[in-house]
Amino acid sequence: MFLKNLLALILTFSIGTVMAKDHQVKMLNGKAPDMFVFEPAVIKIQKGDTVTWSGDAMHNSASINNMLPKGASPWEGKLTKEAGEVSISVKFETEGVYGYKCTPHEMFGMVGLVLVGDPSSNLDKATSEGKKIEGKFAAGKGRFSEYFSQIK
Ligand SMILES: [Cu+2]
Repeated sequence: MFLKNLLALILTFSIGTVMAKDHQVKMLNGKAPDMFVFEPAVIKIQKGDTVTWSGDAMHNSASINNMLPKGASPWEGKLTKEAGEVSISVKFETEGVYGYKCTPHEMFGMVGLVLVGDPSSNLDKATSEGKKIEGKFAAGKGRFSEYFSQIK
């Protein structure tokens, strides 16, 4: 009986580990007029999942401070020097919506959203902050609004 319970316990933990996924987001130079994009720019994941950013050279992924759920940790990936290099992998432990940017290309609208589980806790705050930020973009104006409109 003890062994059977132990086995069930081990099985539960293994399934939990297998279910945590690693999602890939590409950092791309894009094609005119849509330069500098994350692909996909809006990604929906579950709590405990990881997102890894890689792609073209000279990009990174960095969180935007006022667009994180309460208690979530910010991140700042390294600027890649070569195509295919990983900027950063981030494990998401707090539900909500996360706004992020490529540091050198934020002004060109290179931004994205990660939705972890139920995004409602900070969705309104992140949406209004995103609208404020995108108004200052030199290109890709309205990208945050477009991305937020994809959340249903
Ligand atoms: Cu970039």
